[in-house]
Amino acid sequence: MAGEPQSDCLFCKVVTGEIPATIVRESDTTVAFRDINPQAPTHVLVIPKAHYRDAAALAAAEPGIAADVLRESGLVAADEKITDTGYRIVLNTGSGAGQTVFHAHAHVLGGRGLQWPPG
Ligand code: DGP
Repeated sequence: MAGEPQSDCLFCKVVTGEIPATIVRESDTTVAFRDINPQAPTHVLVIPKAHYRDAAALAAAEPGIAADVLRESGLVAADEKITDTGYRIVLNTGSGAGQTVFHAHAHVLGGRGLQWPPG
């Protein structure tokens, strides 16, 4: 059923604590933790606790939780003190765009100069 935990999902296991992660923020609906392979001095993933395959599926089914992910992403940036220098929130969607984990997640990247367009 939509939103239910999936037994084969890495990030569902981060939510339950089955897979350890460095958690930096948590809300009723979201968890934020450091990326295992950071691409910038700050690289945090913000995920909904509920399982949806990507951000668009999450927003379609649970727009309030999608908003929670965005709000928490901004709060991560504030906690990390990267709001003044600028940061990027990335939603890779589909394997062609680099999505490798099919549980919705926002990358919060900052702490270095960020080029545009991204690669
Ligand atoms: P994406 O490529 O957009 O699907 O991003 C998935 C990210 O998840 C990628 O940057 C690496 C990160 N990642 C993969 N496995 C783990 C893990 O076990 N722990 C943590 N903290 N991050 C992970």
